[in-house]
Amino acid sequence: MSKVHYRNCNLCEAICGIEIKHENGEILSIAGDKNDPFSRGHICPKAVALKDIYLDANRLKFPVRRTKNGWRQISWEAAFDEVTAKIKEIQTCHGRNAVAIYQGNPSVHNLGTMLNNRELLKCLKTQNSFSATSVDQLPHHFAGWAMFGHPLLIPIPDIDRTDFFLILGANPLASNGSLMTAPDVANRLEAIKQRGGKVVLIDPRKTETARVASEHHFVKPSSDVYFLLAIMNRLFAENLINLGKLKDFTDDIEILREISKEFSPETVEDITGISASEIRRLGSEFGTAKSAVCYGRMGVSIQKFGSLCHWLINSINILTGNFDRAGGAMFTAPAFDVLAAAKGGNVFNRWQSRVRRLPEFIGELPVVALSEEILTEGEGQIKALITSCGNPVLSTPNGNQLDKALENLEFMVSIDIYINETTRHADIILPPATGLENSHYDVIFNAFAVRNTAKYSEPLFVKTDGAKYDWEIFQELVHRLSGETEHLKSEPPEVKLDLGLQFGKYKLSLAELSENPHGIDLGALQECLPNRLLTENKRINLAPEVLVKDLHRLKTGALTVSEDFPFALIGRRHLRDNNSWLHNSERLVKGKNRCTLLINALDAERLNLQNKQMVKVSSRVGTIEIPCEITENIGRGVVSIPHGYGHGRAGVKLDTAKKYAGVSLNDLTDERVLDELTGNAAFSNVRVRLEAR
Ligand SMILES: Nc1nc2c(c(=O)[nH]1)N[C@H]1C(S)=C(S)[C@@H](COP(=O)(O)OP(=O)(O)OC[C@H]3O[C@@H](n4cnc5c(=O)[nH]c(N)nc54)[C@H](O)[C@@H]3O)O[C@H]1N2
Ligand SMILES: Nc1nc2c(c(=O)[nH]1)N[C@H]1C(S)=C(S)[C@@H](COP(=O)(O)OP(=O)(O)OC[C@H]3O[C@@H](n4cnc5c(=O)[nH]c(N)nc54)[C@H](O)[C@@H]3O)O[C@H]1N2
Ligand code: SF4
Ligand SMILES: [Mo]
Repeated sequence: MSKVHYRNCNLCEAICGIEIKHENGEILSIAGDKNDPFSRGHICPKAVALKDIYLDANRLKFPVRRTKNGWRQISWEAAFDEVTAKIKEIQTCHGRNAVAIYQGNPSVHNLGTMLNNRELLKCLKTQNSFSATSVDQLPHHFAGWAMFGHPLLIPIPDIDRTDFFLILGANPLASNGSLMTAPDVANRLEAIKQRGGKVVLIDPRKTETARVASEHHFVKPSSDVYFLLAIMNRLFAENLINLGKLKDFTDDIEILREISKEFSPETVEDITGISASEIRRLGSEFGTAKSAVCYGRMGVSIQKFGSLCHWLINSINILTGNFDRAGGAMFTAPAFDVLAAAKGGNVFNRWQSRVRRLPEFIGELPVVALSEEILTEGEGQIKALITSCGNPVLSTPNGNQLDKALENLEFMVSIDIYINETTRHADIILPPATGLENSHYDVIFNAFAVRNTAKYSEPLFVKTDGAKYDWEIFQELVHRLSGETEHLKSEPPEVKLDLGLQFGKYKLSLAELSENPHGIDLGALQECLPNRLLTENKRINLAPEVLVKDLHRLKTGALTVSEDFPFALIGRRHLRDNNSWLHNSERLVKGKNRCTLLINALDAERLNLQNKQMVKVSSRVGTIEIPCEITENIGRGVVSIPHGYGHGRAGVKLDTAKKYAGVSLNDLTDERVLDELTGNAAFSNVRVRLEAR
């Protein structure tokens, strides 16, 4: 008899409800769960990969040690003994900071990791903590901290009630929404138009999302900050400033008026590539809409002025009263509240990286500094690295340099399920049970969702005999590193989860969630200010000094280009990819080659390129060869390559991914191109040169 199992897909931020039919341990089908109140049956092609990961012959099931003669299976006991002995030895000889850690993207999709990683960091006491945050959403956190008092106070666009949705640098039709958990996003965008509203997209590429938008404007990469300042300029010029109730607890509006004065639409049209008349029109439409929300994501986060962009985006929403109001940008009230015990205070620049003096933020250093911290000799040099859920060789700038740096380490341990481009350098890999063997509750993405919802997923399969969950690995490392000789009792994440739910706003419990396997809808986002602010004075800081000061970088020549590298390189995401790690699923990766260079038809003509012709692409840090794909759908002077490919490296044990290896975008991106305020990587607008092959 077949059975049905309901859960959340945890591969991306959309957390779609899925329905898995199975019989005697075999998965018969994976479909969208129509009774999930949030995702309403939506699903994308990646969900079936949950089965592929579960069955993947390349997935590691037991710890392995790298030897001269290849990988050897070892016991968990031997693995933990060696890992903890090495970490202790290196920290004793070379100091705490000699051991570094990189935590990658799937960490935030893993309940056990999210509820246990802090303890490991506490006992490592290293300043060399890195994560995917600094190649991603760091500017969102930075703006949230500077304006609202806490890095997790990230406002979410109220997409289901807005009348005007202004999107910069996001492609939710491919990414399924980010820092805007919104399953079934295409229909949610369609609904805005259906109710007479508008969706406006600002992107250097006419993306999949452009097809559902009411209008799309090509913008020159990294110039959004000027566009945003010009929109603000119009809001002041046309008297469209109307803070409503926010007036009572918002400071420094006049500073924004002064700042935006010099950025009239006319002064920014050349630099942004958007005409002054269009900027004027968009400014007044935004300011006069019944409700409106400006939202920016990766494209305006991973660029030179990422933090300025996110500050201005928040400010535009606030100035027009579209903040903490239906249809504007709002804060969530999750059932398990990550902010329950949060305090405000300084989390920036309390220490700096050793070599380049890049600033710490929320306890982490920017990952653009990782390879130089391994390669540069001297006191405080990184000698050992722990990676968890991460593949920084493919996902951080100048991946080739990091690839080489990892060979210089005295010791490396990876908590990961694959031997990939990064973990092939590890001395020991500790592979957790994964995916369908795990329970799930999304403590992170429920906090960034367009509705308040709660759902708990039981594991579908019992983990293999002797296997360990991520949280068990974390707890074991903590017990051993903290010097506990007696093994402490291990505590499944459900304990903390249940407590958090019970003490939360809705007084839920794990038992109640278990009785509702499709999830519980807790309603639309609600007004919560000024209560939820964590600034010391409980007021919104519209003009944080640290950001106002950073405006000096906009002065002359901020985006000048060298003739040697005439093209602006940007990235892209495809629906069937998921960063670097789903290419071992044949059904996701097969078909038309997606690892191509998109180039504008007029640029291709000028360079005499034919479609699919191989092109040599060079940047300051490297050269790759890749077939081109000629299109009208990308701005002149801009080229695009997806990230996460490049599986041809020696020693990678991913049989399918190797067949579709592709090349790595991050062998071109530059660890020296960054948001200089925070150190966040600037993948957008890396300068490159093209040569036909
Ligand atoms: N040029 C460019 N580079 C980018 C981006 C871009 O847009 N352009 N995007 C950036 C962004 S937004 C991100 S988030 C990063 C992502 O980059 P990373 O943080 O490196 O994450 P992934 O590439 O997703 O690698 C995931 C790793 O986790 C492992 N894994 C999967 N599931 C589990 C699990 O349950 N437990 C454990 N322990 N391991 C698991 C996989 O085997 C894989 O090694 O890439 C960034 N890199
Ligand atoms: N299918 C799939 N889904 C994913 C992922 C995946 O790899 N595959 N990754 C997940 C992760 S980790 C994340 S962080 C999210 C990201 O979610 P999104 O941010 O929605 O995804 P991206 O496709 O990176 O969209 C960034 C857009 O910014 C544009 N852009 C580049 N430079 C600029 C610029 O200077 N200005 C402007 N205005 N736009 C610019 C790009 O052309 C692109 O369309 O997606 C998540 N979902
Ligand atoms: S959109 Fe994301 S959460 Fe939904 S099925 Fe696809 S990968 Fe899973
Ligand atoms: Mo990300």
